[in-house]
Amino acid sequence: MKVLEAEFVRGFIRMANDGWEQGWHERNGGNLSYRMKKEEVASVAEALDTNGPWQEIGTTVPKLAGEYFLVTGSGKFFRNVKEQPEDSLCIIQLDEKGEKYRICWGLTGGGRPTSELPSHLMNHEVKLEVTGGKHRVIYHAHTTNVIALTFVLPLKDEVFTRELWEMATECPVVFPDGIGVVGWMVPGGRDIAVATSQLMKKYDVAIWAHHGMFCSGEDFDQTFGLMHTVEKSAEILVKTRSMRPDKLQTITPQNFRDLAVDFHVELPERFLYEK
Ligand code: 2HA
Ligand code: ZN
Repeated sequence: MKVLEAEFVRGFIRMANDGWEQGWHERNGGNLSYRMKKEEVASVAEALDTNGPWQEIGTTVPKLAGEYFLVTGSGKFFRNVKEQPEDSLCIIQLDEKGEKYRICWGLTGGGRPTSELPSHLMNHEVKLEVTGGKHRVIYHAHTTNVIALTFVLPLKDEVFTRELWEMATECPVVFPDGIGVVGWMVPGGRDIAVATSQLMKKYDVAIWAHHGMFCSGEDFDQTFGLMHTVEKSAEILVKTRSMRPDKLQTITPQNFRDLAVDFHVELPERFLYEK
């Protein structure tokens, strides 16, 4: 099968374009990666070139040895993914030690996989383990309202989780484990990848202060929906704080406990502190 005819590739392109339309991907901002299923690799095998040179990932991900990923390209624009997918995206294969990758398809105009490849792969490695292989999608976006909040809220998991839970009743049901926050760090390297992947052991969402968000999920719908829900909640918080600094009423800790019972989710008590 041609790569562009495969359903997972069409889903990837649709998600990238949805993110562009949300306004989360100015210029070359953001990146997306998908860990391919064995049968998906087999379905496009004839279109893959497995003779390219091995290149350093910049970190080690031994549990992902031999895996194939569809990823956005470094410096490529989400705006172009739908019109020029062969140039904007690539399929990479990892070596048997999880130290190197090679490009098997895509990037027809040249280039490399996303500059955030270390973060994507370290997050994939953690999620492969903690979800028993269910999670396949890692998504990084420059979500405007979440970024704005990193200038005015304390950079604490408990604060971001609680404030964003309070902004929409569905939030604790969509991300019951909460949200992790990484203080400002230089992007693109191993240090920020390690910090983010530590948070991904507990959470499906990690915020990078003054930069954006990472989300992890099973498929494109779940992962896009998670990013969308968190960012919409942040938008409501920005709006309420713009109208007045305090809240006249909100969802209380006891309301959350009641919700948890009816919706069969566990909400950690550390997020339900008294203010
Ligand atoms: O430009 O988003 O974090 C791509 C990025 C880097
Ligand atoms: Zn970024």
